[in-house]
Amino acid sequence: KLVHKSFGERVTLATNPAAVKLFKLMESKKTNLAVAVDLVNKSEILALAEAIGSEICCLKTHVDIVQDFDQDFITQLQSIAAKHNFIIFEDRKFADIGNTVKYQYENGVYNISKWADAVTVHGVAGPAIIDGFRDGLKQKGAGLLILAQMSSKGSLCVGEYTNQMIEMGKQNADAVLGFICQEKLEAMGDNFVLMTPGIQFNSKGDNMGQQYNTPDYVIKEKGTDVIIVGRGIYQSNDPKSEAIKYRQQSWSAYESRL
Ligand code: 6AU
Repeated sequence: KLVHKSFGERVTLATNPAAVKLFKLMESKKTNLAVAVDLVNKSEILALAEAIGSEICCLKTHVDIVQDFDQDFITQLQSIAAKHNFIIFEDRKFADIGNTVKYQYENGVYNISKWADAVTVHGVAGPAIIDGFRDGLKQKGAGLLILAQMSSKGSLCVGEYTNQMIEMGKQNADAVLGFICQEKLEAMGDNFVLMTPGIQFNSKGDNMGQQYNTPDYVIKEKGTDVIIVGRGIYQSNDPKSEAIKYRQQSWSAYESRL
């Protein structure tokens, strides 16, 4: 049985600045809900961020699906994040060699390193990928989220691969905010934030391999820290009140395990 420390206690264990910031934020705002805003129009994304900002610790973007992306989108999103006190994480799933991810992170139209507090990374190319992020991360005080497991059917991020991803995180704890995973494994320790996608109350999955669990199950039974909810919130008729429901269940699951 896992013994859980509070987010407040884990602030002092974390070494990555974004992990410190997120643990503090969750402790003070009393929310471990992250929302995946997979919408394709700037105005829709900003309106949703404004509507649910008070309920969340993180807002997750897929910036490359935004049809009318521009710098103003980032400026506005950042001001909503500051107003409601949440962090922004770009789910880019970088996966190339260090030299290439450095270009992808710091350049191009999206300029991700300038605004994202966290980005997702597949460690399939090996630990040197992290060297491509170091300069950019330092400038912003940002962190990496390593994909240790996935929610989708038939995922290959399992077993020894998962163990290697945990090891990669531990060897680079200065740069790593945490893991995207489906369960807490002992080796993950207490200094990383564990985030779990594939969460929905009223569905078991979609027709493209996604698999869903409830907030209660992953936070209480599986011991992860943050739920990432996409369609369960942004496709609902009333995203704000739905966000409140997810927030309440995942926060009380967190409190019950302490
Ligand atoms: O709740 P959904 O199914 O509408 O959205 C889930 C979100 C999507 C995925 O790109 C992402 O979570 N995701 C990830 C992440 C966060 O990296 C990993 C994974 O294993 N499964 C998953 O769905 O934006």
